[in-house]
Amino acid sequence: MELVEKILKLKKEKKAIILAHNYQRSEIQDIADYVGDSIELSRKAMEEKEAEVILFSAVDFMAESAAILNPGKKVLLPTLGARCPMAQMLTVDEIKRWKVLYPLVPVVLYVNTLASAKAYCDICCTSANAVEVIESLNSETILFGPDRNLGEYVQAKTGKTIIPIPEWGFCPTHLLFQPEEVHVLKEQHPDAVVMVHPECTQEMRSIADFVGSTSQMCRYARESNAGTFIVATEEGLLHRLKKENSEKRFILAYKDAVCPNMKLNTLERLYMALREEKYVINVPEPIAKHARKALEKMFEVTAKKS
Ligand code: CIZ
Ligand code: SF4
Repeated sequence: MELVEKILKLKKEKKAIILAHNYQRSEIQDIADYVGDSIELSRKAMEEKEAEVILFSAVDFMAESAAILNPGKKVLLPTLGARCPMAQMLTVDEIKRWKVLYPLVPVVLYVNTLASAKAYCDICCTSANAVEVIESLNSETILFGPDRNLGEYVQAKTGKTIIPIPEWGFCPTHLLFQPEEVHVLKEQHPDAVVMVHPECTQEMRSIADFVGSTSQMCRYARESNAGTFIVATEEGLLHRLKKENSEKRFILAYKDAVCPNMKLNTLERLYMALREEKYVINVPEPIAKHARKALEKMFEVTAKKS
């Protein structure tokens, strides 16, 4: 039996669903029940009442969020070492240090944080709703982390003062993008639309036609009349973009923009994860309780506006 068939057979037997992040390998995206950003996937898991096991093909903090939001289900991460380096950049001690310095200032954390950090914030945000979340707060100053680039983007959009915690948090993959490649690509494809993720630098955001999260890029590409897109985010998203828009052309703005942690998951590891029911992601309830509150507050803000 082919590996894919084996995975699908086990999935049925175990009443599992396979959720794959937009940055996963194309062969994983192709067998997933849903492909999306981290919060879209966690919400999908919440809607799947019948599912007993959630195989979450992504990195650690995303599986943690799924576990926090789906307490009755078994959440499996196929590779234990698939860790987002940016999420590791913000420790609880660092948050506490900033809270002492600014006791009255709300703490907003990007979902790219560990559950232990989320437990110490007032509200979470994603790259898709960061502006909306910050605008909803009754404070002109915000402690924001761990992505300094997303923080700068939100500051420019909202006019509020964003204090980055830690001072230099960043995504190593999105930092790979620089304007030089985009300028050369634009000379070759003058009508191309440039889509940039807010985790990229200000230099990249300033030459973008559209700045947005992966889910927002998918929507933008679908609705746009343009035929060619230069894309500045992790290469995995291009598989989805091409699949959903077969008549349009997508070019990665830097050809080696790969997140090594996202790529740790393979079909072999998905198979073993389902077979052995590993690696189970558990968030201790005292932490989960606070982190859940911060995620639910984010959902309340986004629900009010839409
Ligand atoms: O929240 C996510 O899924 C991330 C990290 C990226 C994005 O823009 O969707
Ligand atoms: Fe973390 Fe960047 Fe990889 Fe996303 S692309 S998981 S932010 S290192």
